[in-house]
Amino acid sequence: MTIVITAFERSPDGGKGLARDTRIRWALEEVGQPYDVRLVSFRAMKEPAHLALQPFGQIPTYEEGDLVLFETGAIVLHIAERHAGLLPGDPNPRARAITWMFAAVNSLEPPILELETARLLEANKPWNKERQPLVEDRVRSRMDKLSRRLGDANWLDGAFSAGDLMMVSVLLRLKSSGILDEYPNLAAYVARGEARPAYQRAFNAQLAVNKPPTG
Ligand code: GTB
Repeated sequence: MTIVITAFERSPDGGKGLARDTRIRWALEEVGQPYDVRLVSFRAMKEPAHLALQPFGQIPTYEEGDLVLFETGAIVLHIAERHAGLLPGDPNPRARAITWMFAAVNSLEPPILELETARLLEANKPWNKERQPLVEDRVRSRMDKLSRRLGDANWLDGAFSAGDLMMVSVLLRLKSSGILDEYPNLAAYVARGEARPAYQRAFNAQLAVNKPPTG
């Protein structure tokens, strides 16, 4: 059954891996599942046909026959549960890998998104000078603890898993703030994720969509 995901017709970052379809593409590449991509415009994302797939009018979505999913955490978990390669077979390591997926979207992503909002959308507000350092410190508070937990390990819990895929995807969004580089072990962790051939294939596929036509 063909898997179809949705992605931005024109990603604001020019397809440099920051939009959330990257993590779905990456998961599918890790498990060797082919997929098609339906590109959607910002206008189409708010229309009934897309809202029926994604109630909040966002990308990505995931279709596989009759099954329609939204929320990247749920989609990556679905892929990881149905195909070998992203979750350990033993119940306890498997549960821990899923725990790291939730930690990525629940404990790290919210303060990182708040920081993006402060830096990109609220930079001109009169109160931003006071607020942004507070937001940065909330990110650092989580990064301090994650860095301590990872230590000098390659991945969060043994072999690479969907937990790492989600965590690296979330941390990538901190790169432009400079905060990721304050944590050399986390910067190296993200670089290890980006170096995976499956990530490279996902990144290049997303970039290709956004490349301006030549000639
Ligand atoms: N919780 C949902 C999930 O994980 O699936 C969040 C989905 C989401 O935020 N989707 C964004 C979206 O559709 C795209 S990824 N936004 C349009 C809208 O809400 O109207 C967020 C994103 C977009 C672009 C960049 N960029 O270009 O740098 C980075 C991140």
